[in-house]
Amino acid sequence: MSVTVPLTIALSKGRIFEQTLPLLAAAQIHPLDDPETSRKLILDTNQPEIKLVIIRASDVPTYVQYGAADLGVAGKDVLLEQDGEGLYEPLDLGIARCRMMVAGKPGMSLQRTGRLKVATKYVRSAERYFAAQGQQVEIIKLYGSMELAPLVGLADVIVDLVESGNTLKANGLVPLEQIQDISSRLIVNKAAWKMKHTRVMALIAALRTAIES
Ligand code: PRT
Ligand code: MG
Repeated sequence: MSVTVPLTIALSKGRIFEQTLPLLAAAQIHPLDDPETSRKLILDTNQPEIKLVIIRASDVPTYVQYGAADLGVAGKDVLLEQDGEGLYEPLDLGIARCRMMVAGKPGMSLQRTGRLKVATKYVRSAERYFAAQGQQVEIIKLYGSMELAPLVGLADVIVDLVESGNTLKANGLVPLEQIQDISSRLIVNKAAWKMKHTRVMALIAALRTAIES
């Protein structure tokens, strides 16, 4: 009897799972449970050797780096906050698209002298961006609800993801500068890339075909 070592793909619930689903379906992979209704964290699929693990979006690169998952789907925003050690990023899946932006109150000038206070969850991206602009900043790390920071005087501006712009608008904020376009990427553990090469390459090829069609 031949035993196949499972191939594990790490995904987060919500928009990434929903938008990865059609791509997986095109690769003949269909989960047997719905993570929105099931409490299971490991989902079987129609292919007995392929499993999905459902974790927090920001934990996906960690699971893949440590080999707890062979592959994963992670937002570029999340990847930019990590060192990327032990990971390949072979495919832009083009899903969960948004923009990383600097936002603040209308009329707020970023070019003023002095240190700008920037509230964000994306500390590394914000540091890199303002350093490239030659702008002195003080970064204030937050874990959510960044839009509140300029309203209560915690920060001058925020760095956050913007999709429709409705969240900014609802809080009286406007986008000021675009840092970069964001989409989700397929990431692969370097060891899995070597040891499970044939299956990893087949999956990448199927996903690429699905994206291009
Ligand atoms: O929610 P949790 O803390 O578990 O993690 P998470 O928020 O990172 O997960 P999730 O599922 O919300 O986001 C997963 C990935 O989706 C992110 O890492 C991004 O790459 C991508 N993505 C795409 C977005 C958005 N669009 C988005 N609009 N992630 C977050 N948002 C938030 C944004 O932060 C802001 O609060 O939605 C709000 C803005 O939306 P608009 O439409 O009002 O502009
Ligand atoms: Mg969220």
